[in-house]
Amino acid sequence: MLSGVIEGFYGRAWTEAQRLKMLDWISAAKMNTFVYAPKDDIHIRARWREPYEPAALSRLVALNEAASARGIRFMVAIAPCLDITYSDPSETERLTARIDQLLAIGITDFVLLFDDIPNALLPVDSPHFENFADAQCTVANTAYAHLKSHGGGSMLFCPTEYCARFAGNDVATSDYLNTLGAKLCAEIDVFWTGPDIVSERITPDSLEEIAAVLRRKPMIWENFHANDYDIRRVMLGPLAGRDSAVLPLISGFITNPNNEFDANFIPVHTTGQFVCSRAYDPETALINALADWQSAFRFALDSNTMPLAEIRLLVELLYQPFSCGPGVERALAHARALLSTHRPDVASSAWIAGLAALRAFKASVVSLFEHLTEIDNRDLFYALGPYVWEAREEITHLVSYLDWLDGAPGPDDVFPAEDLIYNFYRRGFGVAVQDILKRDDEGRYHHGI
Ligand code: GDL
Repeated sequence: MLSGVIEGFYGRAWTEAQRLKMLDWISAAKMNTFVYAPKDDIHIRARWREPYEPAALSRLVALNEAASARGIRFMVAIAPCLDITYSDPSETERLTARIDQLLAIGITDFVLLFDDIPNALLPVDSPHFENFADAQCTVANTAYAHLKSHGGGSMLFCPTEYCARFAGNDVATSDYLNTLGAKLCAEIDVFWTGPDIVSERITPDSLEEIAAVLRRKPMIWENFHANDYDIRRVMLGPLAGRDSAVLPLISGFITNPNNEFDANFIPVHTTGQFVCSRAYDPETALINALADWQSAFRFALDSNTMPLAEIRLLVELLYQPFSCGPGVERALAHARALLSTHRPDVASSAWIAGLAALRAFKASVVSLFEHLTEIDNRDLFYALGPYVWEAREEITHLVSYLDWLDGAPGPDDVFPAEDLIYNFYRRGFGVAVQDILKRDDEGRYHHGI
């Protein structure tokens, strides 16, 4: 089974040095694949027709060599999807020319990307194909036949409908997916991100359903740790919401993690544990990963490292797409309970205990930030520092408000005092729109409430 990492996010691509380190992480996690597919690498999408220049080629050669030295399959993406004319044979020739150029430097494994485009045939292509999937299969099958007849290896395919939501939450009746199942060469594996782009859970039932439609086991493109869609967050927590029971139902598991390279140690480590274990448990996986990550948090001025409990707090603050870590969720629950009445009974034991817990939590976040500023690995600090800065500001503010309430203010007192300006409060266009379009507890939009 293929397992590993796809550099497949939008935004600034990783550096060569980071990719080499990623190859080490993949290998240490006992995985076997690295897919080179940065969305904003101009060669992969916009300039897919143009051959690589010599400097770019030599970088790919170096990466390919580094990957094979570690027993890792290096795959390169080509994404002709923005503007290919599917019915024009010269377009397919350009695609095979790109493959030939890379074959000539020893790169044998490819990924064809057709994601994040409208699911529609251009008028020029419509008379030639049954539907969009038919057009893509025709090009992909030709490219694959070319690859095989020129000594190439494998090819993966990322469809336009790559999650159930994009198939109207009804994969069984999707013309697009059924056509892929019927027409795409059986040797080409197909990426699938689950029920959604970022899926909270991926269940065995859902995989059996999509496998029946695609007529092959899906290859998971895992977006659990991706953060390009919300750069105000980063996902450090263990992979979760996928049970080991899915492993026999998939042809591979490739994760597309955070843009911030240094944030990806636990994502890669726990993904490796997931694919290698028959009884994956996120908490155990997190403990194992933390133990291996601790040495990256060595202080610059002495040889100590940050304590494990503090690194765990860091991870729990910046945890998973659908929740904070358990300790942080507990602190938030305390805060919600304390603020559940307008003027709380500050003499009650529940108030006293809750406030004490939050003051202690604040102190631990402040100390985490201070220690993080002192680590030797500046790349790691720069990657995570801004997020922890924000956490420190927010918790400090929350506790100041609770302290003010604790002083039993009068009915006309307000917080903050007028002359205080909290510059960490978010402003700007995004905040203005979200302020206009409020969401209720179920996430439905309302206005004017
Ligand atoms: C996507 C993109 C991917 C991006 C991710 C998370 C796929 C197949 N494509 O839609 O490049 O990083 O979402 O934002 O996931």
